[in-house]
Amino acid sequence: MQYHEAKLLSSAADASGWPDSDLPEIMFAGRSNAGKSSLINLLTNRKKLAYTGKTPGKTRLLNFFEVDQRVVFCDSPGYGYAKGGTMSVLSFSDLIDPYIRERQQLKALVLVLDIRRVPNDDDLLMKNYAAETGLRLIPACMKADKLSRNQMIRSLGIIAKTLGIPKEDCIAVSAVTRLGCEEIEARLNEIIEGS
Ligand SMILES: Nc1nc2c(ncn2[C@@H]2O[C@H](COP(=O)(O)OP(=O)(O)OP(=O)(O)O)[C@@H](O)[C@H]2O)c(=O)[nH]1
Ligand SMILES: [Mg+2]
Repeated sequence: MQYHEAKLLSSAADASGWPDSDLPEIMFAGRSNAGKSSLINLLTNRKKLAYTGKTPGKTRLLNFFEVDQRVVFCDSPGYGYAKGGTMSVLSFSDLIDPYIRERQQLKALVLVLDIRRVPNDDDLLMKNYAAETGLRLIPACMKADKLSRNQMIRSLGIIAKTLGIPKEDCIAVSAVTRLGCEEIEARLNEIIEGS
């Protein structure tokens, strides 16, 4: 399906800003600049729903988008961004951790990765966190358009191995060519319909 009816519900600095909604929620998390906001725009078919940019740290709060009155996407700040040395810690412990722990309707974590980079400790932490809290994991390997097909296949192998997950679970995605968009939609639909 094509997502299109999408609107910002709220931007939250803490639990008081989480939206008053019962819809299933999907969180998009990953390192700064990996392409979290771009992926939300891709899935919703909107160019500027979620704010994107070349400088890391574009997303500062948890931003909740209701899509087709059916699901809520939560965009989060990159956990690797450390302006002043504190952003990374702050965004995880103050914003992301309480949300993952306490939000009942949160069903899945889309782990947004840059396909050209080996996942780091923060990515592993997020992946393990998803497993511990019973969240489904969808690893989205963005910027696939920047690699040749062979490089892409090799990178997916490295990413899967580093995360300790099957290679078939990792999806190569491009916000430019829309590669992988349907596969992500299919996995999201399965989760939304099963919730
Ligand atoms: N070529 C290409 N560029 C991409 C892709 N996805 C994202 N980008 C670019 O990467 C940069 C960062 O994208 P964002 O979507 O803002 O990344 P983010 O993870 O939301 O970043 P923060 O909110 O700062 O943590 C932007 O310049 C995007 O245009 C992709 O699939 N292909
Ligand atoms: Mg962003």
